[in-house]
Amino acid sequence: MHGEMHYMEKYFELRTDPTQLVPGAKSVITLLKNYYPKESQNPDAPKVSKYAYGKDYHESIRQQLNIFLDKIKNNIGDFHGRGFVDSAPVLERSWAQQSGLGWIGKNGMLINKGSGSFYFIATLIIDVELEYDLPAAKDFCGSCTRCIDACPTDAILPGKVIDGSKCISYFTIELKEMLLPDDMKQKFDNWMFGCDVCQDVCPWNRFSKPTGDAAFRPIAEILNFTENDWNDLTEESFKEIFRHSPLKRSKYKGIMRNLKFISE
Ligand code: B12
Ligand code: SF4
Ligand code: SF4
Repeated sequence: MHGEMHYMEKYFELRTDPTQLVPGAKSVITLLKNYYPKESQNPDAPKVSKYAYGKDYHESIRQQLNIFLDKIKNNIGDFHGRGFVDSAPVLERSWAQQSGLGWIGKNGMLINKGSGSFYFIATLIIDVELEYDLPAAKDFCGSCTRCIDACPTDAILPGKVIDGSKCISYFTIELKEMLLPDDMKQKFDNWMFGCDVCQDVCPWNRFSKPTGDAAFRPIAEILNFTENDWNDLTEESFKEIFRHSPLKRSKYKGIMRNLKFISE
């Protein structure tokens, strides 16, 4: 159900066997990074997913992972290991669940009982044996179906299966250079970049606390832009304002395509 995300078809062995990514791997360390913002967007403006309010997480978390790796090495001596965040064939959510950090909700997200799901997942695979945490055994979704009922495009299927090819996040971010399908018109609920619906409705996210990481401090324009400001944005200004933002993944053309699509 990956649509045009053809990279999902590849490297099955690497996804399921970390020793193929890090020879001799013995341990997976999972880290969560809170990105929940305390501010919100202008309520009438085209919506941007909260993870994209600030700087690109790939850049800032990768730096932090490298610093963390060095710190561990300084403490226990040299070893071999690599850090990953969203950019390699690593089953990040499954490893996070195996590491005891939470359960996979019906919305497909890794949810932590004490702090919700507005977290990025980062993974370190290392060739050192550790004392292991137990997997999170319990699922706290119970009989709740809020995310399934609220998903604007019916992308959440039974059995914790997400149809990625129907997710607004896929359409607005991953489907670059392509027209959006007509049968999805009027269904995006004003989401222009990503979608937070299945997390916003999740009762476990009432425990979300604002991030203290300066990298995720919202870009002023994301909070303040009106619909007209977005529509009047030039390519030059886009490149300047969003040069360190996740929005650059969609490029100017993609953002303009999304704006047109949600206003039609
Ligand atoms: C491709 C991708 C997408 C695609 C497809 C999403 C999907 N559900 O698969 C699209 C573009 C739609 C997408 C959207 C989003 N994504 Co995304 N995405 C990824 C990516 C790169 C791969 C996910 C993947 O492998 N999917 C395939 C399915 C099969 O795997 P899975 O859902 O992760 O986990 C299932 C399997 O692992 C299976 N399973 C369990 N045990 C085992 C064992 C084995 C051996 C196997 C084979 C399988 C298996 O059960 C799990 C539950 O179904 C990951 C980063 C990464 N490398 O993991 C980020 C990631 C999942 N995304 C993330 C985020 C934040 C989002 C969005 C919230 C962004 C947004 N606001 O718009 C939405 C949420 C959509 C949703 N409800 O899932 C975060 C999730 C953080 C969290 N707390 O869970 C991740 C982990 C990135 C990160 N490093 O932080 N994403
Ligand atoms: S991110 Fe939005 S479109 Fe995607 S599964 Fe969740 S609610 Fe549905
Ligand atoms: S909204 Fe309800 S069913 Fe969906 S993930 Fe959250 S607790 Fe689970």
